[in-house]
Amino acid sequence: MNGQQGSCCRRAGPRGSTRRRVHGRSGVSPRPRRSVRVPAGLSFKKFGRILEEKAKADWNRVFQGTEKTRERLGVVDELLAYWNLDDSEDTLEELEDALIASDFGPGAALALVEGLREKIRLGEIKDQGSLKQELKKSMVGILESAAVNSGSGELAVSDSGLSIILVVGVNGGGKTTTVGKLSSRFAKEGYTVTLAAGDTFRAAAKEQLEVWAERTGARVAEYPEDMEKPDPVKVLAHAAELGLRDERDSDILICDTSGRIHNNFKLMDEIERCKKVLSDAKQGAPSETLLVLDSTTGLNMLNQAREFNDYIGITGLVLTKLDGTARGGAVVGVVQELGIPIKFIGVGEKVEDLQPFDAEAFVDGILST
Ligand SMILES: Nc1nc2c(ncn2[C@@H]2O[C@H](COP(=O)(O)OP(=O)(O)O)[C@@H](O)[C@H]2O)c(=O)[nH]1
Ligand SMILES: [Mg+2]
Repeated sequence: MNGQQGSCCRRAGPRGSTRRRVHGRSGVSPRPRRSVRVPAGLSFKKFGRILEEKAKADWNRVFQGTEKTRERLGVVDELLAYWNLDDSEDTLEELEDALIASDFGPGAALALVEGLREKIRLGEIKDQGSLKQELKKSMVGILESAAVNSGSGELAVSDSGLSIILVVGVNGGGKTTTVGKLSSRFAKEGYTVTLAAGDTFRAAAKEQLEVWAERTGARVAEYPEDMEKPDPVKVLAHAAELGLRDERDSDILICDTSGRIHNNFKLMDEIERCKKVLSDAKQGAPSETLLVLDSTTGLNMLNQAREFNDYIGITGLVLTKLDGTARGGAVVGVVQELGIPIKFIGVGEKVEDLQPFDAEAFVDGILST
Protein backbone atom coordinates (compact mmCIF):
# COMPACT_ATOMS: atom_id res chain seq x y z
CA MET A 1 0.00 0.00 0.00
CA ASN A 2 1.20 3.42 -0.77
CA GLY A 3 -0.84 5.84 1.23
CA GLN A 4 -3.28 6.62 -1.56
CA GLN A 5 -6.96 5.98 -1.75
CA GLY A 6 -7.90 2.43 -2.60
CA SER A 7 -8.94 1.15 -5.99
CA CYS A 8 -12.54 0.77 -6.99
CA CYS A 9 -12.38 -2.93 -6.16
CA ARG A 10 -12.25 -2.55 -2.45
CA ARG A 11 -13.79 -0.40 0.16
CA ALA A 12 -11.72 2.72 0.71
CA GLY A 13 -10.02 2.50 4.08
CA PRO A 14 -8.59 5.65 5.57
CA ARG A 15 -4.95 5.85 4.68
CA GLY A 16 -2.30 8.51 5.13
CA SER A 17 1.29 9.09 5.89
CA THR A 18 0.69 10.08 9.48
CA ARG A 19 0.12 7.73 12.41
CA ARG A 20 -3.52 6.81 12.43
CA ARG A 21 -5.67 6.14 15.41
CA VAL A 22 -9.24 5.03 15.60
CA HIS A 23 -12.13 5.33 18.00
CA GLY A 24 -13.05 8.52 19.80
CA ARG A 25 -14.27 8.97 23.34
CA SER A 26 -17.90 8.87 22.37
CA GLY A 27 -17.66 5.93 20.03
CA VAL A 28 -18.73 8.16 17.16
CA SER A 29 -16.30 7.89 14.27
CA PRO A 30 -13.49 10.38 14.82
CA ARG A 31 -11.77 9.92 11.48
CA PRO A 32 -9.86 13.16 11.31
CA ARG A 33 -9.40 13.71 7.61
CA ARG A 34 -13.00 13.18 6.65
CA SER A 35 -15.55 15.89 7.32
CA VAL A 36 -18.81 14.78 8.88
CA ARG A 37 -21.21 14.06 6.07
CA VAL A 38 -24.86 14.62 6.86
CA PRO A 39 -26.81 11.69 5.44
CA ALA A 40 -29.12 12.59 2.54
CA GLY A 41 -32.50 13.86 3.66
CA LEU A 42 -31.31 14.97 7.09
CA SER A 43 -30.71 18.51 8.28
CA PHE A 44 -27.59 19.32 10.34
CA LYS A 45 -29.83 19.90 13.33
CA LYS A 46 -31.53 16.54 13.05
CA PHE A 47 -28.24 14.78 12.41
CA GLY A 48 -26.76 16.49 15.48
CA ARG A 49 -29.69 15.24 17.52
CA ILE A 50 -29.15 11.70 16.24
CA LEU A 51 -25.47 11.84 17.21
CA GLU A 52 -26.44 13.18 20.63
CA GLU A 53 -28.93 10.36 21.10
CA LYS A 54 -26.30 7.82 20.07
CA ALA A 55 -23.81 9.25 22.61
CA LYS A 56 -26.54 9.04 25.24
CA ALA A 57 -27.33 5.45 24.31
CA ASP A 58 -23.62 4.60 24.56
CA TRP A 59 -23.44 6.24 27.98
CA ASN A 60 -26.55 4.34 29.11
CA ARG A 61 -24.94 1.09 28.04
CA VAL A 62 -21.81 1.87 30.09
CA PHE A 63 -23.99 2.92 33.02
CA GLN A 64 -26.04 -0.28 32.86
CA GLY A 65 -22.88 -2.31 32.30
CA THR A 66 -21.31 -1.00 35.50
CA GLU A 67 -24.42 -1.51 37.64
CA LYS A 68 -23.03 -4.31 39.80
CA THR A 69 -19.70 -2.58 40.43
CA ARG A 70 -21.67 0.56 41.36
CA GLU A 71 -23.78 -1.41 43.84
CA ARG A 72 -20.66 -2.78 45.48
CA LEU A 73 -19.19 0.70 45.75
CA GLY A 74 -22.38 2.04 47.33
CA VAL A 75 -20.58 1.41 50.62
CA VAL A 76 -18.27 4.34 49.81
CA ASP A 77 -21.26 6.69 49.84
CA GLU A 78 -22.44 5.29 53.16
CA LEU A 79 -19.00 5.90 54.61
CA LEU A 80 -18.69 9.41 53.30
CA ALA A 81 -22.11 10.28 54.69
CA TYR A 82 -20.63 10.09 58.22
CA TRP A 83 -17.46 11.94 57.38
CA ASN A 84 -16.51 15.16 59.11
CA LEU A 85 -13.24 17.03 59.33
CA ASP A 86 -12.64 16.10 62.98
CA ASP A 87 -12.65 12.35 62.54
CA SER A 88 -11.27 12.16 59.00
CA GLU A 89 -8.59 9.64 59.89
CA ASP A 90 -11.08 6.92 60.91
CA THR A 91 -13.14 7.47 57.79
CA LEU A 92 -10.07 7.41 55.58
CA GLU A 93 -8.97 4.09 57.05
CA GLU A 94 -12.42 2.64 56.55
CA LEU A 95 -12.46 4.01 53.03
CA GLU A 96 -9.17 2.26 52.30
CA ASP A 97 -10.64 -1.02 53.59
CA ALA A 98 -13.79 -0.51 51.53
CA LEU A 99 -11.77 0.08 48.37
CA ILE A 100 -9.68 -3.03 49.02
CA ALA A 101 -12.88 -5.03 49.63
CA SER A 102 -14.13 -3.72 46.28
CA ASP A 103 -11.07 -5.23 44.52
CA PHE A 104 -9.17 -2.01 43.98
CA GLY A 105 -6.03 -3.65 45.31
CA PRO A 106 -3.92 -2.40 48.22
CA GLY A 107 -1.65 -0.25 46.04
CA ALA A 108 -4.45 1.67 44.34
CA ALA A 109 -6.49 1.95 47.56
CA LEU A 110 -3.51 3.37 49.44
CA ALA A 111 -2.63 5.81 46.65
CA LEU A 112 -6.22 7.08 46.51
CA VAL A 113 -6.55 7.51 50.27
CA GLU A 114 -3.10 9.11 50.62
CA GLY A 115 -4.10 11.65 47.99
CA LEU A 116 -7.26 12.51 49.91
CA ARG A 117 -5.36 12.75 53.21
CA GLU A 118 -2.96 15.25 51.68
CA LYS A 119 -5.77 17.36 50.26
CA ILE A 120 -7.53 17.42 53.63
CA ARG A 121 -4.24 18.52 55.22
CA LEU A 122 -3.90 21.31 52.68
CA GLY A 123 -7.46 22.43 53.37
CA GLU A 124 -8.60 21.60 49.85
CA ILE A 125 -11.29 19.22 51.08
CA LYS A 126 -13.75 20.59 53.59
CA ASP A 127 -17.00 18.71 53.08
CA GLN A 128 -18.42 15.38 51.93
CA GLY A 129 -19.18 16.67 48.46
CA SER A 130 -15.64 17.77 47.78
CA LEU A 131 -14.27 14.55 49.32
CA LYS A 132 -16.23 12.45 46.85
CA GLN A 133 -15.34 14.75 43.97
CA GLU A 134 -11.65 14.45 44.84
CA LEU A 135 -11.93 10.67 45.10
CA LYS A 136 -13.48 10.54 41.64
CA LYS A 137 -10.85 12.92 40.28
CA SER A 138 -8.03 10.78 41.67
CA MET A 139 -9.49 7.61 40.14
CA VAL A 140 -9.88 9.32 36.79
CA GLY A 141 -6.30 10.59 37.22
CA ILE A 142 -4.96 7.04 37.69
CA LEU A 143 -6.96 5.69 34.77
CA GLU A 144 -6.05 8.54 32.45
CA SER A 145 -2.37 8.70 33.41
CA ALA A 146 -1.73 5.40 31.62
CA ALA A 147 -3.27 6.73 28.43
CA VAL A 148 -1.21 9.90 28.69
CA ASN A 149 2.01 7.94 29.29
CA SER A 150 1.46 5.74 26.29
CA GLY A 151 0.42 8.53 23.95
CA SER A 152 -3.30 7.95 23.72
CA GLY A 153 -6.15 5.81 24.91
CA GLU A 154 -7.20 5.09 21.34
CA LEU A 155 -6.15 2.19 19.16
CA ALA A 156 -3.06 2.72 17.07
CA VAL A 157 -2.85 1.51 13.51
CA SER A 158 0.29 1.58 11.38
CA ASP A 159 1.58 4.56 9.47
CA SER A 160 1.05 2.80 6.20
CA GLY A 161 0.03 -0.57 4.88
CA LEU A 162 -1.45 -3.43 6.84
CA SER A 163 -2.01 -2.89 10.54
CA ILE A 164 -1.74 -5.95 12.72
CA ILE A 165 -3.47 -6.28 16.09
CA LEU A 166 -2.77 -9.18 18.43
CA VAL A 167 -5.40 -10.19 21.00
CA VAL A 168 -4.32 -12.31 23.97
CA GLY A 169 -5.63 -13.48 27.33
CA VAL A 170 -6.76 -16.40 29.44
CA ASN A 171 -9.37 -18.93 28.39
CA GLY A 172 -12.98 -17.75 28.15
CA GLY A 173 -12.15 -14.12 28.88
CA GLY A 174 -13.84 -12.86 25.74
CA LYS A 175 -10.98 -12.66 23.21
CA THR A 176 -12.86 -13.99 20.20
CA THR A 177 -15.94 -11.93 21.04
CA THR A 178 -13.72 -8.85 21.32
CA VAL A 179 -12.05 -9.65 17.98
CA GLY A 180 -15.54 -9.78 16.44
CA LYS A 181 -16.65 -6.54 18.08
CA LEU A 182 -13.44 -4.77 16.99
CA SER A 183 -13.90 -6.08 13.48
CA SER A 184 -17.33 -4.49 13.41
CA ARG A 185 -16.04 -1.14 14.67
CA PHE A 186 -13.26 -1.05 12.09
CA ALA A 187 -15.63 -2.07 9.30
CA LYS A 188 -18.02 0.74 10.27
CA GLU A 189 -15.14 3.18 9.92
CA GLY A 190 -14.41 1.99 6.39
CA TYR A 191 -11.50 -0.34 7.05
CA THR A 192 -11.29 -3.73 5.36
CA VAL A 193 -10.66 -6.36 8.00
CA THR A 194 -9.15 -9.85 7.95
CA LEU A 195 -9.20 -12.10 11.00
CA ALA A 196 -6.52 -14.65 11.80
CA ALA A 197 -7.69 -17.81 13.57
CA GLY A 198 -4.72 -18.15 15.91
CA ASP A 199 -6.70 -20.30 18.36
CA THR A 200 -5.71 -23.72 17.09
CA PHE A 201 -6.42 -25.36 20.43
CA ARG A 202 -10.14 -25.08 21.04
CA ALA A 203 -12.38 -27.20 18.80
CA ALA A 204 -14.22 -25.15 16.18
CA ALA A 205 -12.44 -21.93 17.16
CA LYS A 206 -11.96 -21.10 13.48
CA GLU A 207 -15.66 -21.67 12.81
CA GLN A 208 -16.54 -19.36 15.73
CA LEU A 209 -14.36 -16.69 14.15
CA GLU A 210 -15.96 -17.29 10.76
CA VAL A 211 -19.36 -16.53 12.27
CA TRP A 212 -18.02 -13.22 13.57
CA ALA A 213 -16.39 -12.50 10.22
CA GLU A 214 -19.65 -13.05 8.39
CA ARG A 215 -21.53 -10.89 10.87
CA THR A 216 -19.09 -8.02 10.49
CA GLY A 217 -18.18 -8.14 6.79
CA ALA A 218 -14.66 -9.41 7.46
CA ARG A 219 -13.01 -12.62 6.29
CA VAL A 220 -10.83 -15.20 7.94
CA ALA A 221 -7.34 -15.85 6.56
CA GLU A 222 -6.78 -19.36 5.25
CA TYR A 223 -4.63 -21.77 7.23
CA PRO A 224 -1.24 -22.65 5.72
CA GLU A 225 -1.45 -25.78 3.57
CA ASP A 226 1.51 -27.56 5.13
CA MET A 227 0.20 -27.55 8.69
CA GLU A 228 0.36 -31.12 9.94
CA LYS A 229 -0.55 -30.35 13.52
CA PRO A 230 -2.20 -27.26 14.99
CA ASP A 231 0.38 -24.50 15.18
CA PRO A 232 -0.72 -20.96 16.05
CA VAL A 233 2.71 -19.51 15.23
CA LYS A 234 2.45 -20.82 11.66
CA VAL A 235 -1.15 -19.67 11.33
CA LEU A 236 -0.34 -16.11 12.33
CA ALA A 237 2.85 -16.00 10.23
CA HIS A 238 0.86 -17.17 7.22
CA ALA A 239 -1.98 -14.70 7.81
CA ALA A 240 0.51 -11.83 8.10
CA GLU A 241 2.35 -12.97 4.98
CA LEU A 242 -0.90 -13.15 2.97
CA GLY A 243 -2.05 -9.78 4.29
CA LEU A 244 1.24 -8.11 3.46
CA ARG A 245 1.51 -9.76 0.06
CA ASP A 246 -1.59 -8.05 -1.19
CA GLU A 247 -2.17 -5.12 1.07
CA ARG A 248 -4.92 -3.79 -1.15
CA ASP A 249 -7.10 -6.59 0.18
CA SER A 250 -7.10 -5.53 3.78
CA ASP A 251 -6.23 -2.65 6.06
CA ILE A 252 -6.34 -4.45 9.39
CA LEU A 253 -5.43 -7.97 10.44
CA ILE A 254 -6.82 -8.89 13.86
CA CYS A 255 -5.19 -11.99 15.33
CA ASP A 256 -7.23 -14.14 17.68
CA THR A 257 -5.28 -16.54 19.92
CA SER A 258 -5.93 -19.50 22.22
CA GLY A 259 -6.65 -18.87 25.85
CA ARG A 260 -3.60 -19.41 28.01
CA ILE A 261 -3.12 -19.31 31.72
CA HIS A 262 -0.51 -16.71 32.58
CA ASN A 263 1.61 -19.02 34.74
CA ASN A 264 2.01 -21.76 32.13
CA PHE A 265 5.52 -21.09 30.81
CA LYS A 266 5.13 -23.26 27.73
CA LEU A 267 2.05 -21.40 26.60
CA MET A 268 3.60 -18.04 27.41
CA ASP A 269 6.63 -18.98 25.30
CA GLU A 270 4.24 -19.81 22.52
CA ILE A 271 2.55 -16.40 22.64
CA GLU A 272 5.98 -14.79 22.63
CA ARG A 273 6.75 -16.63 19.40
CA CYS A 274 3.36 -15.59 17.99
CA LYS A 275 4.24 -11.97 18.59
CA LYS A 276 7.72 -12.41 17.15
CA VAL A 277 6.52 -13.81 13.82
CA LEU A 278 4.28 -10.76 13.46
CA SER A 279 7.13 -8.34 14.13
CA ASP A 280 9.36 -10.37 11.79
CA ALA A 281 6.69 -10.05 9.11
CA LYS A 282 6.42 -6.30 9.51
CA GLN A 283 8.60 -3.91 11.43
CA GLY A 284 6.71 -2.37 14.33
CA ALA A 285 3.94 -4.99 14.20
CA PRO A 286 1.75 -5.64 15.98
CA SER A 287 0.67 -2.03 16.32
CA GLU A 288 -1.43 -3.10 19.30
CA THR A 289 -1.09 -6.07 21.64
CA LEU A 290 -4.38 -6.14 23.51
CA LEU A 291 -4.87 -8.11 26.70
CA VAL A 292 -8.46 -9.13 27.29
CA LEU A 293 -9.30 -9.15 30.99
CA ASP A 294 -12.48 -10.72 32.29
CA SER A 295 -13.72 -8.32 34.97
CA THR A 296 -15.41 -11.12 36.88
CA THR A 297 -11.96 -12.39 37.90
CA GLY A 298 -11.44 -9.40 40.20
CA LEU A 299 -7.95 -8.96 41.58
CA ASN A 300 -6.54 -12.00 39.79
CA MET A 301 -6.50 -9.85 36.69
CA LEU A 302 -3.48 -8.06 38.15
CA ASN A 303 -1.40 -11.28 38.07
CA GLN A 304 -2.54 -12.00 34.54
CA ALA A 305 -1.68 -8.51 33.37
CA ARG A 306 1.76 -8.60 35.02
CA GLU A 307 2.74 -11.90 33.38
CA PHE A 308 1.42 -11.11 29.92
CA ASN A 309 3.07 -7.70 30.07
CA ASP A 310 6.40 -9.18 31.15
CA TYR A 311 6.37 -11.72 28.34
CA ILE A 312 5.12 -9.75 25.38
CA GLY A 313 4.55 -6.13 26.37
CA ILE A 314 0.88 -5.19 26.42
CA THR A 315 -0.16 -1.92 24.78
CA GLY A 316 -3.79 -1.88 25.87
CA LEU A 317 -6.40 -3.60 27.99
CA VAL A 318 -9.91 -4.63 27.06
CA LEU A 319 -12.08 -5.11 30.11
CA THR A 320 -14.88 -7.56 29.31
CA LYS A 321 -18.08 -8.70 31.07
CA LEU A 322 -18.47 -5.52 33.07
CA ASP A 323 -22.20 -6.02 32.66
CA GLY A 324 -22.16 -9.15 34.79
CA THR A 325 -19.91 -8.37 37.72
CA ALA A 326 -19.35 -6.24 40.80
CA ARG A 327 -15.59 -6.52 40.45
CA GLY A 328 -14.82 -3.89 37.82
CA GLY A 329 -12.93 -1.75 40.34
CA ALA A 330 -10.01 -4.20 40.12
CA VAL A 331 -8.87 -2.64 36.91
CA VAL A 332 -7.88 0.58 38.71
CA GLY A 333 -5.17 -1.43 40.49
CA VAL A 334 -3.94 -2.90 37.20
CA VAL A 335 -3.65 0.50 35.56
CA GLN A 336 -2.06 2.00 38.66
CA GLU A 337 0.61 -0.69 38.91
CA LEU A 338 1.36 -1.40 35.27
CA GLY A 339 0.53 1.89 33.58
CA ILE A 340 -1.22 0.17 30.68
CA PRO A 341 -4.26 2.02 29.35
CA ILE A 342 -7.72 0.47 29.11
CA LYS A 343 -8.78 0.85 25.49
CA PHE A 344 -12.25 -0.70 25.50
CA ILE A 345 -14.84 -2.14 27.82
CA GLY A 346 -17.16 -5.01 26.98
CA VAL A 347 -20.65 -4.55 28.36
CA GLY A 348 -22.49 -7.48 26.78
CA GLU A 349 -22.30 -10.28 24.26
CA LYS A 350 -23.59 -8.45 21.22
CA VAL A 351 -21.49 -6.88 18.52
CA GLU A 352 -22.29 -3.33 19.63
CA ASP A 353 -21.47 -4.05 23.29
CA LEU A 354 -17.91 -2.74 23.09
CA GLN A 355 -17.29 0.82 24.16
CA PRO A 356 -14.15 2.92 23.88
CA PHE A 357 -12.97 3.41 27.43
CA ASP A 358 -13.75 6.80 28.87
CA ALA A 359 -12.24 7.16 32.34
CA GLU A 360 -14.66 9.87 33.45
CA ALA A 361 -17.75 8.02 32.26
CA PHE A 362 -16.46 4.83 33.89
CA VAL A 363 -15.75 6.46 37.26
CA ASP A 364 -19.02 8.38 37.14
CA GLY A 365 -20.70 5.06 36.43
CA ILE A 366 -19.14 3.08 39.25
CA LEU A 367 -19.32 5.88 41.85
CA SER A 368 -22.67 7.33 40.96
CA THR A 369 -25.02 7.94 43.84
N1 LIG B 1 -21.85 -10.64 29.43
C1 LIG B 1 -20.77 -10.61 28.66
N2 LIG B 1 -20.32 -11.73 28.10
C2 LIG B 1 -19.23 -11.67 27.30
C3 LIG B 1 -18.54 -10.45 27.06
N3 LIG B 1 -17.50 -10.74 26.24
C4 LIG B 1 -17.54 -12.07 26.01
N4 LIG B 1 -18.58 -12.64 26.63
C5 LIG B 1 -18.96 -14.07 26.66
O1 LIG B 1 -17.92 -14.84 27.25
C6 LIG B 1 -17.88 -16.13 26.69
C7 LIG B 1 -16.47 -16.45 26.22
O2 LIG B 1 -16.16 -15.58 25.16
P1 LIG B 1 -15.06 -15.92 24.05
O3 LIG B 1 -14.95 -14.73 23.19
O4 LIG B 1 -15.35 -17.20 23.38
O5 LIG B 1 -13.79 -16.08 24.98
P2 LIG B 1 -12.29 -16.50 24.59
O6 LIG B 1 -12.11 -17.89 25.03
O7 LIG B 1 -11.41 -15.58 25.34
O8 LIG B 1 -12.16 -16.34 23.11
C8 LIG B 1 -18.90 -16.15 25.56
O9 LIG B 1 -20.07 -16.76 26.02
C9 LIG B 1 -19.14 -14.66 25.28
O10 LIG B 1 -20.43 -14.42 24.77
C10 LIG B 1 -19.05 -9.25 27.68
O11 LIG B 1 -18.52 -8.13 27.56
N5 LIG B 1 -20.16 -9.40 28.47
MG1 LIG C 1 -11.61 -17.70 21.63
